[in-house]
Amino acid sequence: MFSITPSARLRPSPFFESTVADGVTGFTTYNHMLMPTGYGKPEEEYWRLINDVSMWDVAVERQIQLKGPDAAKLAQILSPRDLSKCKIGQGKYVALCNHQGIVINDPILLKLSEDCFWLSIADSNILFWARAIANERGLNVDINEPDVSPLAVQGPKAEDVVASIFGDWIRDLRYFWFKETEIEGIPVAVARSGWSKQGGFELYLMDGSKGGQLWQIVKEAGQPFNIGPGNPNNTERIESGLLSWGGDTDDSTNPFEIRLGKFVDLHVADEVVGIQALRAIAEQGPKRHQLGVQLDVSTPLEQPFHWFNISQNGKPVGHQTNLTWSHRLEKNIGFALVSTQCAVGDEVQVSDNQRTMTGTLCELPFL
Ligand code: THG
Repeated sequence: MFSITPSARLRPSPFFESTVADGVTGFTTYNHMLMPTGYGKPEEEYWRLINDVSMWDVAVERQIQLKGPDAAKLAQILSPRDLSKCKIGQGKYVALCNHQGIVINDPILLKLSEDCFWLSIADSNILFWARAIANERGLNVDINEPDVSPLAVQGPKAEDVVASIFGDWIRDLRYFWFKETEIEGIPVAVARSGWSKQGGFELYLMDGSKGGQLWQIVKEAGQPFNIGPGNPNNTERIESGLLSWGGDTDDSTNPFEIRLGKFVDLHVADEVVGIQALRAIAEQGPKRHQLGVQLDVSTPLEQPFHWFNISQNGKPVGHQTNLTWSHRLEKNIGFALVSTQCAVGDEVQVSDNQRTMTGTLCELPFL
């Protein structure tokens, strides 16, 4: 249909050649890189994630490394979640906020040592942000993007695949914890994490020249388990209620509106960026909240580029921020970012400019 024009701005993933060899059919852009979005059989790829195991190139989840005497101090200044009890080898989901309490990224923070942290970021430039804050605060810390590229292995059989590669010790890894190790001389950090609720691991490749080799190791180990290439699956993640920063958020979204309030600790020090604003928002109570919406349209709708408008009794109340056909519910579903005056069970009108549909608000996750 169309092709991608190469450029040094579009940094290649270490797994790029492998994904092409395995028949990738689509990409999206993310952190100035290309991320595979499919291999031509979306429904098969979905069921493989639900029933077996899928492997994904998520090198686009870049690591922002904070290293040096003030690394821990900077990590806490950037994250309105109390990190004081975070252990070496532990990861935590954090909502980075700006001074107004707006969510600017939702990374997983990994603590590698007392003076080294990674922020495994979503699609916004945290390298510039972290350097700016560190310099303004006079902190002694080096901030870089190291040669680290995650490869996700997700699905109910992911544990068996990863255990067959690294050994049974991986079965004891707790959620979001990780361990640095190697396989055939390739340095990797193995984490129990990933953007699905089907269980699984992320292999953080720490040598970009070995991407093809690691891909092959996982592909071969996965053969007995029906592994195949996939992508951060939009259908499964909507069913499971997982957030896509930038897709489900806009320039005014605070953590309390999008179910991230539990990751905001209002008692953290006043030096944490955005904490004063977050305390004020928490006190006033958020104006919007995130629910699910099920549409009253019985055939699969196309995924749009934009949000849908939601209204109730002729009054605009918010937006539908994503859309998918749920294969398990056999319904068009999505997230609704709507006024807190709207509640679960309410009927709403959803409009995509061309047509108006009826929807019903529901709890997240769907499944
Ligand atoms: N893996 C890695 N880095 C990432 C992502 C990832 N960086 C960007 C993006 N994805 C971060 N976004 C999320 C969103 C949700 C979750 C993980 C990363 C997630 N949430 C669970 C939930 O909401 O139920 C659990 C949260 C918790 O209880 O702590 O897993 O995928 N490396």
